Amino acid sequence: MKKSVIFLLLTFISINAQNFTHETKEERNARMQWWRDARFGLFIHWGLYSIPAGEWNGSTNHAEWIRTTAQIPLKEYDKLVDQFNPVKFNADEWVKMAKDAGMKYIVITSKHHDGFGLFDSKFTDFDVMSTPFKRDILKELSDACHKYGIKICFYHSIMDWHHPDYLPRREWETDRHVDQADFNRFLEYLKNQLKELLTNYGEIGVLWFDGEWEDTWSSKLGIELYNYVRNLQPNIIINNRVGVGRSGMEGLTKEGEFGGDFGTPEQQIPPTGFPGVDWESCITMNNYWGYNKNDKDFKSAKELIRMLVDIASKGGNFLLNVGPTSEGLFPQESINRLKEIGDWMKLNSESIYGTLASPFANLSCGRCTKKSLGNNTRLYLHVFNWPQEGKLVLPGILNKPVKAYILSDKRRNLLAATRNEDAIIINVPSKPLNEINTVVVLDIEGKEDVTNPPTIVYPVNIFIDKIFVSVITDQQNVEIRFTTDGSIPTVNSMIYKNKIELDNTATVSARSFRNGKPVSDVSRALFTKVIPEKSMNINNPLNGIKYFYYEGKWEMLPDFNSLVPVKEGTAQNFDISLRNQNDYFGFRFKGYIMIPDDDVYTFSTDSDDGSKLFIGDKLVVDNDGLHGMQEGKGIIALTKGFHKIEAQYFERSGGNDLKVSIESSKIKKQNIPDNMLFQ
Ligand code: FHN
Repeated sequence: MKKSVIFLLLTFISINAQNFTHETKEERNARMQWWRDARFGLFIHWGLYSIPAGEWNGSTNHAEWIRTTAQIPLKEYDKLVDQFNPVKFNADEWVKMAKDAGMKYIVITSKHHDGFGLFDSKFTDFDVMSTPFKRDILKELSDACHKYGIKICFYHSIMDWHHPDYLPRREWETDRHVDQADFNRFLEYLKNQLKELLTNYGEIGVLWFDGEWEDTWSSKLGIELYNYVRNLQPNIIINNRVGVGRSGMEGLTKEGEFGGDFGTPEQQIPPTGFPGVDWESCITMNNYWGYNKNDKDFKSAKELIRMLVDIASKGGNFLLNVGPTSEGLFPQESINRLKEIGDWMKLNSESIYGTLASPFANLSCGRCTKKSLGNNTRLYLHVFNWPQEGKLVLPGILNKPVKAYILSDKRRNLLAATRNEDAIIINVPSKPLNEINTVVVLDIEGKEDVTNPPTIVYPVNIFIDKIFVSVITDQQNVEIRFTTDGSIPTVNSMIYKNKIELDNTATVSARSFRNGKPVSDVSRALFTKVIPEKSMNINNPLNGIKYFYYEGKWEMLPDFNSLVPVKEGTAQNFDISLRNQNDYFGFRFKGYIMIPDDDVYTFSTDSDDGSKLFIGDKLVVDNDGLHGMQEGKGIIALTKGFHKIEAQYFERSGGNDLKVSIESSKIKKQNIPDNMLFQ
């Protein structure tokens, strides 16, 4: 066929490609419904990296990133293809373990950043068909999923460390030339492989993109790819990593950015839900996504069950990860956790599937999920902290209780539910049926009428001579009453009109009232009057601070006193660009900070990896550990003048950065300026 005809044909197809970014709310809701109802899925990170299993040249802290974190040349890494032979892989077993755990979908890496495909692709030999295994793993897994009624979904990395046309290269890969690289050709390859994945494996539930953060990717390319995928399977769901709108590991889509269909918090659970926003927290069972044979730091079943419930109570989905071994087996610890979660789900899954977020801002007894039941509402009270005196108190709810019982009680014995002011009190047995989480069902008349307690607003809860405390609420037609002696506010307590002025240590308690009756729980906050740290005299202070530079491999900040610095000198600020290398290094910055006023100061470090900040002899910020950019903060009261300051920092591998900031009633949060630092 002449090229001109092919061009016309392709143009025709592209002209007829539908733009799915403007679907109606009804269309979107219909498409998202199974995923929202599912609440719980299995993430699987599997590939060549399971062969080294986290270990390379003696270091053991690698996983799916091993080609980069161990800087393995391509030719060396490609040798793993001849070793990949997971003869114990059994797709049915994997799917049954997921199903028995209560999971409704499986997201498996069709291609991770290393570029290796777990499926038979006509567009590369760097896939499972070139290995001794020679079986299309995704075909076997998708067949098993279709057989057992589990949605099969693919994780597909945009970033590709193998394909010659992908850019950028890894900065240490100086041996791989870029002059022949053609990113448009890579885009065609990416689309061709996606077409294979969306044509050869039946209905796919979710396309889970990742590796979207490098500067060759863009929102435009993301929107094009979103439509390309939806045109192949119109009902598929696509995460926000198809575009570039993700706000880092917090995972939600930034305002005004294209965000696909759902946000993707990673290794974290948002502090609250986001009404009207779909999101899914993806979390590992231990510390790595890919298999690391030395990582035995598995979260307990209790932690994982409570994570599932916490996420569901905020209206999110939980994507829990397993990194299979090179033999094709789930690690035994993962099998055990899935079994324990499944045991809980067998009796309680009704409180997870198809539920909506809690109407309560927070509950001291645990979490809540809910369902509408005709004219009534069913609340699932996930009780983590079982009441000792047999009274489960549900504050701030005015509905009439209809009935209550324990979900896992096969006899469904009814529990007495009575009212006391704003609260419903449920008489419960002296012992929970499940120590991890016993679910008490409470049916109430009508739509929930819940008044969350007022919020006591304060930037800091310590002060030097006085502090002004605000109390706010988003609840309608209520009045706030408060006390400052720790007692429970009553209808005779002070009405909150203006900020509360405290000049001594006090506990502020606040509660909402309507028509003279309490309608919410009580909020409390302690404010402590403190004596500020004394300043010190410095003879002949000079601008700048001393720095000491170290090299080494740490997973937490070392005791720098026991190490000899590689070099030292004077820096203008906390400047890690003075390093000699990009990985495995640490800094210690020591000097004085000139504090302008007697005040309470909030200090923060934002660092990848760990950091600590000392003011005087006090540890004010502890932000230690192996992590991406993460902020830690602390507060301290200081008198005007010079105070010792020391920042400690280490970087293991990957990204690196350190920011040290200051904030007070007179200073807007900012990186500590050079002119405040002295030696
Ligand atoms: O770099 C990947 C990482 O290997 C893993 O796949 C996680 C899982 O969501 N995503 C990226 C890190 O954000």
